[in-house]
Amino acid sequence: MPASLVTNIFTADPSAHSFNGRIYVYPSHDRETDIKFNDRGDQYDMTDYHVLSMDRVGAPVTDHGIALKAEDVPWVSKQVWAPDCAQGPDGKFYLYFPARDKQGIFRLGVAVSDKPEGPFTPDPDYIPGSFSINPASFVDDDGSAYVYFGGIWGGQLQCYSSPEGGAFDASQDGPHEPTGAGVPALLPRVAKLSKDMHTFAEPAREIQVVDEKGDLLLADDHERRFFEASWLHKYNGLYYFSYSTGDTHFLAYGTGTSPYGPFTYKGKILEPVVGWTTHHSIVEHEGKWWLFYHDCELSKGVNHLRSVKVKELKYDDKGDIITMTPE
Ligand code: FUB
Repeated sequence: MPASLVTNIFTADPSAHSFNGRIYVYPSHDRETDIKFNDRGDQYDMTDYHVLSMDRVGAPVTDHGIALKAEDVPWVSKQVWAPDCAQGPDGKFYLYFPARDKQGIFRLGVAVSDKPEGPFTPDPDYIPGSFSINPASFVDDDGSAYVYFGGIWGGQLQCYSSPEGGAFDASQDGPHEPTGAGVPALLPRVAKLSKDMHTFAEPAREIQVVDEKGDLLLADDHERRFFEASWLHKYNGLYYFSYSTGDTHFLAYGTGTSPYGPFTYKGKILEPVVGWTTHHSIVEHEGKWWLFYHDCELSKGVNHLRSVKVKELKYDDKGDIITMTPE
């Protein structure tokens, strides 16, 4: 089994990028609490972010210390969850992160730094029009930047009935999702970022994840439907949208010809890890592709105490990702 990247702290939800010839990893920073496990994810009660970096996979890993604290973000009440970072056209680094606002509703925030490791200075308010969790950034070859986001149950995606979010339906907060014959699954969201990287340039749009016939995946198809942990990468000109299936614990993916989708479901990337959650990123560095992910091996199976690991990701001749096991 691969070793944890660091063992001095618990880390999860790794978003990895190759910046300035080095791999930077933006994880959640898990901490011990006595909060009882529930389907709203209250036990994931993180209060700050650390950034990790390394020259290459296998080289020593630097923990750069605290990059941003929840208490320094005016709009946040609690639970800074899975972040990501993008380099803007101005060369600066933009950390995108989800947290509950003062009303307990998950929103997305942004914080900026001159350096990939931070420290990051947060904008005073959340990104207008943002909702739910797990922002993952993608900068396309033409410089257009996008943020992919959304997560159901604790991530509250089921509380919104329109693509761009809109009114928050508190009656759906908690472990609710659609069900029934022919009922489509809830869909992840994407928004193009403004040139200054601080706001959405357009209202959020739904991302369609479809089967080989072009039909939307169904809500009851828990082995394949989107749950949380969006990630987008590009390989040989094709867009790969990957995500967690949540309660069936797979990392899955689909491919498409536009960053907005639709994405046709292709298969699994990673079989279930030790622990309830699974969350990842995919990055190319020095000519190889890497899957950063987490499991709960270091904490001996405590679901909210996770550790980031990495495995080499390979494609077959058709460009399909070869399914991995955590071992
Ligand atoms: O880390 C808190 C939450 O757990 C993330 O937002 C989810 O993706 C899951 O990994």
